[in-house]
Amino acid sequence: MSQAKPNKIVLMGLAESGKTTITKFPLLNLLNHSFPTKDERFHATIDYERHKLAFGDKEIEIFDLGGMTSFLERFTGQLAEFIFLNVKAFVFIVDSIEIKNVSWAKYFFDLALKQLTRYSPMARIFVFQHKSDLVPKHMRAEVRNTIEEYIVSGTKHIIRENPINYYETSVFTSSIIQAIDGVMSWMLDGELYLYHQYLQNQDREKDFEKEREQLKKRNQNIPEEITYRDEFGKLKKRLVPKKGEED
Ligand SMILES: Nc1nc2c(ncn2[C@@H]2O[C@H](COP(=O)(O)OP(=O)(O)OP(=O)(O)O)[C@@H](O)[C@H]2O)c(=O)[nH]1
Ligand SMILES: [Mg+2]
Repeated sequence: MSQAKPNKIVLMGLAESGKTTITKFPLLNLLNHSFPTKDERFHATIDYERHKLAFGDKEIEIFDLGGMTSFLERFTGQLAEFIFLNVKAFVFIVDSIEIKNVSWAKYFFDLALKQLTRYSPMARIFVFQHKSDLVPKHMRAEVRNTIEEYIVSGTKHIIRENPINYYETSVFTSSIIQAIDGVMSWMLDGELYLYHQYLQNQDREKDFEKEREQLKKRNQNIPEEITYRDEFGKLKKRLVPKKGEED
């Protein structure tokens, strides 16, 4: 077995539970601050997507696993060593309102835990009970208790003393940021500021990108205004196309 340092975050859960949204928006800060909208088209992840981040000499790999049953069977079966080796944080996403699927989610959660104990026994385990915004406020405590009890039940003997870190999350509230901070703090051995620096740099990149876009538009669409004197010496203004746009 490889002796490489554990550096992987694996996100797993049933289809449409929110793994890719969590990976792209709160974790990688990639969606340019745009929250998912109701009419946004949903793209199922095929197989898995892998992202690499560097924090000084620390490198982190994020595996966003596709949630379709056939993929989950492969990840916990034939591909188990590839997926579960060198994992430092395992994040299992369970949908707060798809109650009818919770036992199916639990089935794959238990399979994953078995593979984790085999390939990455020191991995920390996180459960995100996601899309909590869809649960009416007065039912939240009850829904949480029911799902948490069920998901966590019977896992003690598999993972021994390693506790499960359970969070209720939604990308529409700061709950997801707190949960991701919990994962990243563990990944970076407490040096969470490295992750926050990375997010700030991402924001700066985005601002530059916006500026560049605006400049490009201006250069393309708005001709330059020049001031000149006519034959009587009067100051006049005239628009001329930008260089490169003249025919
Ligand atoms: N209400 C609500 N919807 C969310 C939240 N997070 C994600 N979604 C929506 O859930 C749907 C599925 O999200 P994805 O992130 O693509 O799901 P996934 O788990 O990657 O799905 P697969 O790739 O098929 O496994 C999308 O329509 C998202 O906009 C959330 O916190 N609240
Ligand atoms: Mg996905």
